[in-house]
Amino acid sequence: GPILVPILGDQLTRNLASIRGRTKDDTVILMMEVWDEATYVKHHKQKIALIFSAMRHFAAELEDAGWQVDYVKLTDEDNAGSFTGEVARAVERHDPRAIHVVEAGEWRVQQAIEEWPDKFDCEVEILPDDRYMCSLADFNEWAEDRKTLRMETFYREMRKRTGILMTGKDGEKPVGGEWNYDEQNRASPKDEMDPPQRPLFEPDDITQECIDLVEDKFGDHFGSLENFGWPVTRDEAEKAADAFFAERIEKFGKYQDAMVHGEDDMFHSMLSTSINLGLLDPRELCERAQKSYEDDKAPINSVEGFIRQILGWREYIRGFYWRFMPDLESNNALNAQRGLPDFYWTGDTDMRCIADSIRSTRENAHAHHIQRLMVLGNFCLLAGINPREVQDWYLVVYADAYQWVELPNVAAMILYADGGKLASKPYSASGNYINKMSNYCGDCKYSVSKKVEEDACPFNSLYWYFMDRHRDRFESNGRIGRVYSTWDRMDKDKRQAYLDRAESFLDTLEPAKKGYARAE
Ligand code: FAD
Ligand code: DLZ
Ligand code: SF4
Repeated sequence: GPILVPILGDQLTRNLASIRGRTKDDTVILMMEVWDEATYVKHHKQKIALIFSAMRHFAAELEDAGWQVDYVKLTDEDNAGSFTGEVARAVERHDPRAIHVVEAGEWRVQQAIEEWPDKFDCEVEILPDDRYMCSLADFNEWAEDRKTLRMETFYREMRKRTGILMTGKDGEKPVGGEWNYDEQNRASPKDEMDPPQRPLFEPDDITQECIDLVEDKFGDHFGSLENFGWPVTRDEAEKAADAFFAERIEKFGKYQDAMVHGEDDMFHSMLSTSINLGLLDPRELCERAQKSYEDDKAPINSVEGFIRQILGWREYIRGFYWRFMPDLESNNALNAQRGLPDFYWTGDTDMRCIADSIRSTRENAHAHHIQRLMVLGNFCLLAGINPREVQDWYLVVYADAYQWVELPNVAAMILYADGGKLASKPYSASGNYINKMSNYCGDCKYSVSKKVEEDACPFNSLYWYFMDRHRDRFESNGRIGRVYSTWDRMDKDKRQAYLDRAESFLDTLEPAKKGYARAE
């Protein structure tokens, strides 16, 4: 029989290791919409519609190019509901001499794939996913002899290895003279900055069918489908990238950390869904960014900042995930036990920064990085929300969320649940930080300048409550330990007032009802 090539929902490129070099008359490509994947958490409606639509478009593109595609729809009568079940049925149908599959992005799925050689009578070849710029072998080699893993060190290594944004005789010097322009990525928002609207892609018939399917089968999942405008094909994703490089990259760097009420995209690329699905190639994006610097279309802080996110953070996060799974899922170094507040699902809170970030999350299946990190994440860290519930939330609500990228960001970056393997200090901050980086606080019911009163910004007391609670761990931390001298200089009553205010605020939180993130 032929070679059977299963392609998973986030492997949508013809440049996939399992298709490259194959001949069309000797290959059956298998794509599967399966119940298990759609419901292992109750994904945002837009996320499911996006993945199904992108899968269907990709299958059509392959068929047009002459490939034989066996596409299983969710509603097909005998749908087995799981990848393994569907591959088993496909083996019956096609009697392949071998299965060639690219390793899964997620641990859970990879575990299942690794059982295929025992389950099926034909040869099974599991190929490395070479869409990444750093292979897992290379990452592990880099990580092996290090006591601490830091993104910055990894990133410089990647710059040298790829030559991206490097100059000099042997390509050994960073373009512009510095490795990292992070300090020029922190401008406060200005009224006149006026970010341009990103292109939205009108749903075509295929997308509309997926939207209807999701309403029908997953109507009780979080999120709205109204604003669906994600790119669902490589062509559309290229157009989205064109618009970013034409209109937004120039200011991307400067306003990378800025937040404005009602401005959901700012100058971000909004390309994560397309990159993660396989519609865009991360290396090409880095090269395009570099070109906009060479062509004088964007300053170095923008170009370096963008490349750092993709060549640095994204690759580092992925290596980190595979290195620390499966433990990462259950790590809880700070012993955080509180339930996720109900307002993460409803948006019903007077904290204006949080309400706006959750509104965007519900409407767009997206919030930008600093909302995820310093508003929604910071709150979970300070309030001591248990990592499992935070992990589930982030995995559900963002259209770009796959566990390989969600989990390290959540467990390690925002919650410090890994005990500091990823970050040298927790990203804890009081209301002051949010005020500096946004226009949220002016119209908030809480006052960011008040500390302990009823109407004081909750972040202010939660910050000290958190720092005080974890003093043993953080006091000797060179990057954050200094705050304890500020704390100790306050008089005892003031300190107690902070702690009391934090506790009385936490008492008002209503834990989320069951059944939002996972079926009961
Ligand atoms: P831009 O700001 O334009 O950045 C460009 C690209 O860099 C992104 O498209 C993305 O591919 C990459 N990138 C940037 N930051 C990171 C990062 N920290 N980790 C990995 N890649 C990064 N990103 C996801 O793709 N999926 C997730 O599930 C996800 N969960 C997150 C959870 C938390 C708590 C935090 C703090 C961050 C998370 N991120 C996640 C990273 C980041 O917030 C998103 O990639 C980004 O907001 C996507 O929007 P953009 O494409 O406009 O990004
Ligand atoms: C997220 C997701 C969803 C909702 N549904 C499917 C699906 O029906 N079929 C599929 O192939 N992939 C789906 N995905 C994406 C997969 O979960 C993703 O490919 C794996 O997590 C990668 O390990
Ligand atoms: Fe958020 Fe506090 Fe500012 Fe309100 S005052 S928007 S709660 S940081």
